[in-house]
Amino acid sequence: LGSFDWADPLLLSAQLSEEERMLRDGAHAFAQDKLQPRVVAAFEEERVEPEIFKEMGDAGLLGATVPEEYGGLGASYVSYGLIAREVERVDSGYRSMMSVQSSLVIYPIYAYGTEAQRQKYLPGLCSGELIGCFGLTEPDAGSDPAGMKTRAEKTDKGYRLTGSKMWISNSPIADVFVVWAKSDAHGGKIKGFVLEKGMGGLSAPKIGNKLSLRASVTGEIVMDGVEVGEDALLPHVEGLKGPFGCLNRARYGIAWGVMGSAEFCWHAARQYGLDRKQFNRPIAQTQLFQKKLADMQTEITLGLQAALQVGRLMDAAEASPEMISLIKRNNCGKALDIARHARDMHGGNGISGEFQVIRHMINLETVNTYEGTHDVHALILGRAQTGLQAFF
Ligand code: TGC
Ligand code: FAD
Repeated sequence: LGSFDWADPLLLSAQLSEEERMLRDGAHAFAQDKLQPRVVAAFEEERVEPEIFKEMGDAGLLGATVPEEYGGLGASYVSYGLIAREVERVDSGYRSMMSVQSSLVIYPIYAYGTEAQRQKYLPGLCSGELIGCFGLTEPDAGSDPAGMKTRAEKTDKGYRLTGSKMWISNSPIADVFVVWAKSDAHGGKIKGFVLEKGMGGLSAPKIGNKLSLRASVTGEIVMDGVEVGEDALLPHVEGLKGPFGCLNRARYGIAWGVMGSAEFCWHAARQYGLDRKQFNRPIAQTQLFQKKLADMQTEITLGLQAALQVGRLMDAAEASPEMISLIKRNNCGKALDIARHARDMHGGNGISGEFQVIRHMINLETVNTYEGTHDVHALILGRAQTGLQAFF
């Protein structure tokens, strides 16, 4: 029989290719060297650091799955997931910055854009010189994006966009805005548009007083009759399947990412339990503490195996949206539960920013909500197994 590695119980590492392990190790080194030293202060001060995009770009972490000719690495979706896991091991906000750029901005321009749009935007987005954001959610349309009010009216030269988007990651610092609007010229169907900072009528005020995901900036997108040319339209997709095609990829990455966050909390709780003595013995030598560690180890191991399986299916073009809902929902919920337990296992120190578990816990509240809430993904899975939609 083989030996047991407590930190990699089912030998995930051995299931990766040489290239995937190399990318994982590169992302790990980047995240620990460049991101970990600044995250505690950035979160506390709610400070956004736009230069992180350039640093991520230099490290090859942006648009990794896009072909090299556009600035990507042509890497597998498993590699993309491994990158998300390493970045989120430090902070969900940094992973958010990375995954919005990669899955929600680079991907739609690559998949739905013209060759001219690809050439214009992708190299700068992959290098991090350009920062992107993705506007789907509106003040009155969150879980139900079909209820969006943003409109694109046809003009002589192109389109005029009017509406507002809410809770948009990166928007206050974005150069490139992928926004979704109902287009009169397309029978009221949802179409994607690429807007640029500085366009008349376009603004992106920051949302303040955010107590979660504080190292990542979030804002609105206000479009007050923004005039764009025909070249701003993403021509190759129509309807909700446009934004959902992007969300499939981002949700998949989140399923990996939150396992990184959970692993941080698990390892921190284990170490704390070994170091901290009460009643003349390490608290890790109590049955209750060990049960919690065993639960964390089990859920993370199963969550990572599931993410790997879906990643392999994505690379074979065989993954379904429901599979992605299953792992996004499960892994976010489990990570949040693990972070809450890790906070508790640190006692009073657990509420200190210095020990970091409460930062992960607070961040995971957002991650459990965005990209489809925990309950919305339950309804997607409920519909898939009963044939009955229970959204309305
Ligand atoms: P429904 O009738 O189910 O579908 C409408 C059309 O869309 C197609 N579709 C999909 N296509 C590809 N992938 C998917 N996952 C798809 N889901 C649906 C579907 O085939 C249909 O196409 P067609 O051609 O027949 O018209 O739509 P519905 O209106 O009933 O939707 C219900 C529901 C709940 C499934 C959906 O609206 C939903 O998932 N809501 C959650 C919204 C959401 O996830 N928002 C995310 C905003 S972006 C974000 O949070 C970024 S944070 C990132 C960060 O900072 O890291
Ligand atoms: P609601 O849809 O109003 O949901 C509120 C509650 O009602 C939830 O518990 C939900 O599960 C429940 N609920 C809703 N409908 C049903 C139903 N039919 N049955 C049962 N329960 C239901 N969006 C973007 O477009 N781009 C971004 O970059 C982006 N970044 C974000 C960053 C942050 C920090 C946050 C917090 C959000 C971000 N979002 C972004 C928005 C995010 O996707 C939405 O918040 C999310 O989809 C939920 O929408 P909502 O907030 O309107 O909540």
